[in-house]
Amino acid sequence: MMKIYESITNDKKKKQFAVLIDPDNYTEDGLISLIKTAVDNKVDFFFIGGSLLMNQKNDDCIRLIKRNCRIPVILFPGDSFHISDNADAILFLSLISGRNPEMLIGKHVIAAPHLKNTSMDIIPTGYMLIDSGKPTTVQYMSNTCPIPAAKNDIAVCTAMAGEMLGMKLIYMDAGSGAENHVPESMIRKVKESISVPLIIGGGIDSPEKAKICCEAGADIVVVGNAIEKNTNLIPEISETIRNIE
Ligand code: 1GP
Repeated sequence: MMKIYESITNDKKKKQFAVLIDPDNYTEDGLISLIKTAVDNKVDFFFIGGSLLMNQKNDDCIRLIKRNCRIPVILFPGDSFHISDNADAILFLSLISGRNPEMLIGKHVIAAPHLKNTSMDIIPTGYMLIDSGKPTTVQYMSNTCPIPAAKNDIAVCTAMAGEMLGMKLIYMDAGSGAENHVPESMIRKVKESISVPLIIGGGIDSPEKAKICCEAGADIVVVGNAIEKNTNLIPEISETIRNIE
């Protein structure tokens, strides 16, 4: 299979759609139906993860996906314990918007010897939390302060520093179920300042919002929470994204 990072960077103009699965929030039947809808609508990636995984269902969830489709599975881990070797790739996230050393490098040191022995594509990713109006789980769990939504300059400088440090992706996240997605002007400014692909997630719950994020500069939009509530969003968002020039 083509390395996952190459499939992200291959066609720089193409916008991509990732469905985030929190394994705790799906039954087996629910997952099978989600996978079918995702295949029918050409979803580009499954991201698997969550800040808190309550039931250790990560591995079973990934196996089920791999048995039923060829959509690449990318780990989006909330902790070094959330690693499953059956995924195709891992976003090796460093929480560069925060100043918690564990999230910047500590967890990575713990995960490194294990990851060294896997065949997963390891994608260094600068992960930036953006304030979305109210506290989110990831903020609380990571014990970090998000970048204020009105401070585009901080976001730009953080993303530039991430790229200069060698990160291959920048992921700006308003947090799962955020009231407000990452502001359009911030996406635009950050996109103008970096050359690595930009992922935007958190609070995208309609095709219109996905479109705003893509047109502002997102290369990949991630939707989790809203799809858990309404899988019909998959065809709607997928079609909207495909039609963006
Ligand atoms: C959360 O970016 C992801 O970390 C997706 O957010 O669940 O709000 O879609 P939602």
